[in-house]
Amino acid sequence: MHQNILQFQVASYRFLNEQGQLEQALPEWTADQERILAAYRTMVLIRNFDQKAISLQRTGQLGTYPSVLGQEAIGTAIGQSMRKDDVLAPYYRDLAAQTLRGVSLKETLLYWGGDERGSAFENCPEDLPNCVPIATQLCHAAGVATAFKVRGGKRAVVASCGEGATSKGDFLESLNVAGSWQLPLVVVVNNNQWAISTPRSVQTASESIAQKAIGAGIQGVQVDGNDYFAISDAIIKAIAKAHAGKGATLIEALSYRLGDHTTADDASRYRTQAELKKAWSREPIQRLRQYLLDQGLWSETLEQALQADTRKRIEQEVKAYLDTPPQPPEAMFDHLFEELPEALIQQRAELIANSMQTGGGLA
Ligand SMILES: Cc1ncc(C[n+]2csc(CCOP(=O)(O)OP(=O)(O)O)c2C)c(N)n1
Repeated sequence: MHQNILQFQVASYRFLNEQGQLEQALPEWTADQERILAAYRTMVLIRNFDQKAISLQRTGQLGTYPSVLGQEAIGTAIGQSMRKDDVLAPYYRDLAAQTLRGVSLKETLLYWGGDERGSAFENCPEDLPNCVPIATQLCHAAGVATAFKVRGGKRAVVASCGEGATSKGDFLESLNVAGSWQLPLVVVVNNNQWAISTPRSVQTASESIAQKAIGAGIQGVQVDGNDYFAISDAIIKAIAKAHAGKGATLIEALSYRLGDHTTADDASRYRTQAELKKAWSREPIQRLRQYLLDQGLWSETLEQALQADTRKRIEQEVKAYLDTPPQPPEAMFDHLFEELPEALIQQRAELIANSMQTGGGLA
């Protein structure tokens, strides 16, 4: 005879439907109307900046850039919900979160323009830099969360990744240690349905990403990541839990990558127009705008003023970026180690000697 010893459930929820109408009563924190309006303004800023960054790349003024089009609610919810002394361990699609944490758009442009000074965040120096190697930031985040736990403070770490990253050992190892040591860690998975050309359907046989938390003994929840209220609610609860010393949470935020993977990709080669069109009808900004309009909190006049303000702010930041003098070639050795190893000291010296011979440029 055998018996089932355990059963699990994974919650999934949203408040706003695809038309921006409420499906259930909003949680208490939404009484703060300024927070909701600020979220909307951030999402619009990020969408306009995203478009500008792609134009800069197309005209040779920026390196490869990963668009966040369609996923603005997730980063906005992360950025708004964290306390200043928490730590963000972002991946490369966390523009909204980073901007709200205090990373300037100029710093963001410097980073994607290949300038390491773009990772030396003036306003949030303890946040980790952008992480491009898939899922490695989750191990770093678990490490920082361990330090917070050992110190006995009340700080939390929020880390994010795409659903493709959840197939990596780093993800599972981080969740495992977070469960084992009850770490103050929140992992937000931006499930945007595609990992470059790999669709969600073949990424994993797991019915949800949220259930991957179960094996680690931590709570996992799935929310509609295009519903600003749902993703914020999940993150607020998870951070409060981490601050209270009650351990880690995995949040799967369902969304869709409306743009190419990066400017080096052409998504039309592997997905259909029909799928894209359907995804556009679910995107987060129009949903929140509809809600605000229905509540009498938004208007066409406010929208026009916001569009004009964000464009002006973006132009100023782009100018500041383009006006930043480039660093000398040997700057590539900076920001790597506190003290350079011998081999790199030699290479740095050779580079300087070589660039002097060639009149300042690289041979
Ligand atoms: C360790 C590592 N392996 C491979 C890559 C190449 N790569 C860049 S993005 C990407 C897909 C990531 O997809 P996902 O985690 O779903 O995030 P998304 O880009 O969709 O937001 C891969 C494989 C990488 N950057 N790092």
